[in-house]
Amino acid sequence: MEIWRHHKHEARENQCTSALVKHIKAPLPLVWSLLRRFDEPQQYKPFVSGCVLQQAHVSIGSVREVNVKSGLPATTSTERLEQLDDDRHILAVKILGGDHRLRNYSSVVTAHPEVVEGAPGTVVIESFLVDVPDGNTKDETSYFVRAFISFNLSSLATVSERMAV
Ligand code: A9S
Repeated sequence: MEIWRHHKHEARENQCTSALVKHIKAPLPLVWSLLRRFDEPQQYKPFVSGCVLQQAHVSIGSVREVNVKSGLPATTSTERLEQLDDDRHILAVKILGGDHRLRNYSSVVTAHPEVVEGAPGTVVIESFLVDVPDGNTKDETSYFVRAFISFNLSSLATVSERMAV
């Protein structure tokens, strides 16, 4: 299907990849306005406490320092913007470093319009590719990452649907 075009990752033997889909009852421009803010992931990501951009403005190649709330398996993550397409609604990010175990993590998020019960809605697809850490299995890694993406997408839906009312 066409909407999966940007979510086909080439996984090596020591990597895992997966994708999640979320249907949101809010119009695409609203959902995209939250997703596209590379400098403010805390607008919807529930575990992010703050974010500092290393440049004055967002552009391809911009790097952000994401600070994570306490109690999680990390305190900080350094991430680079790989792609931001406001026409096709594509956002791609790579993790460069941080005090966590996600090595060579890259993600792609796309947003697509749909109609839900006659009202404008949005389908969001988020996929990722990451190294499987030493001592873990592919299934464990996938389960771990999918859990956090699922929290993020649920929160994105909650925030968007509240703003859409
Ligand atoms: O926020 C994302 O886009 C996706 C993930 C999987 C982020 C994970 C995370 O921020 C934690 C939630 C802190 C978990 C990072 C970078 C590492 C973790 O271990």
